[in-house]
Amino acid sequence: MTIRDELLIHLEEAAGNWVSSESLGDKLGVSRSTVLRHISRLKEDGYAIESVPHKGYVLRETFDLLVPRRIREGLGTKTFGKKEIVYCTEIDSTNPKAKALAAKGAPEGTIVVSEMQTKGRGRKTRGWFSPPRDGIYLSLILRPNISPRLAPSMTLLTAVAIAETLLSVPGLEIAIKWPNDILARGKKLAGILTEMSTERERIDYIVVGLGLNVNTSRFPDEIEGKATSILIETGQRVRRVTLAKEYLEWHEKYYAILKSAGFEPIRKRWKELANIIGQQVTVVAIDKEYQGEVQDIDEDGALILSDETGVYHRVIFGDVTLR
Ligand code: BT5
Repeated sequence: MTIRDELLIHLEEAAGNWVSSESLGDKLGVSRSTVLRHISRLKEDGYAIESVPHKGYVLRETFDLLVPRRIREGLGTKTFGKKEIVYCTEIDSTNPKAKALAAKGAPEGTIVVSEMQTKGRGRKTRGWFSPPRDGIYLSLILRPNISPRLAPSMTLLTAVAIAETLLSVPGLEIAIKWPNDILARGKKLAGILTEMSTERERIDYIVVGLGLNVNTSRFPDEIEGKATSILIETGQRVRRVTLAKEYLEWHEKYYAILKSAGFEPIRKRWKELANIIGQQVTVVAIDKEYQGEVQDIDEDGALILSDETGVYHRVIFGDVTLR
């Protein structure tokens, strides 16, 4: 953890009480001037820190940071979020950080969460817009004992968990879009980036990265027309930490279902939440483009299409647009 991140965690833990620069410096093992420097940068970055000579500092905005203490408070899971929580005020991307931890042996349930990302990633070489304290940018480490062939089903499982979480937000109309989007009234509200490492035909680890637009009020021009947030959809600000916890609970629940009953119940729920069966779509896959009617999602999470000549196609990875 960086000094800046530790500093913010100490201020948040003080729960609205004043903390002196001496005690912060002592806790972190740094000089007062280093504390001062980091505090002014945090202030510049929009953290509501007040300072008064002889009293020290207080963080006013304690209510909705994604600090580990807040995520753990009342979290109803067994492992997800119960192992290490790596918290960052700023990171390039949470997924590579989680992958590095997983490669060093971090257990299932470890999460990396950041208040913002400077190089948030989508699939392939795409980016993910990750403005400070507006969204949830979270990567979860999983170590499922399944064949790499079944990895796409982990993205679908995650999509179901996110959709279940969002169903509790009043006024949101959501649908899952194959394979990794959650849409609200046709615009993208959340995306999933699943990455895995395999060893001898088994999965060593999977990192599932969730990007969810919560209180984002506007988007860059390139995505303005196709991205949305809970705030834009409902006019209400929602506590990110509550959503993050609900997401971890739903994800763990469905992960347990996968282990005990296989993918079938998840596939069934996915189909209820996706509303895509029977739609005419274009799918841009890695090697080619397909057009046709969506027939089903198979037992591995692949999309099954029939084209106009009646030929069936099975697509594992791609981008779908409705025709
Ligand atoms: C995704 O890719 O949807 C995966 C997004 C995963 C983001 C999380 S955040 C935590 C973790 N750490 C990361 O660095 N990533 C993960 P894809 O289907 O390829 O969609 C990317 C496209 O969505 C972009 O090319 C834009 O068009 C659009 N986009 C970018 N930022 C967006 C946003 N905040 N909301 C909605 N759409 C966005």
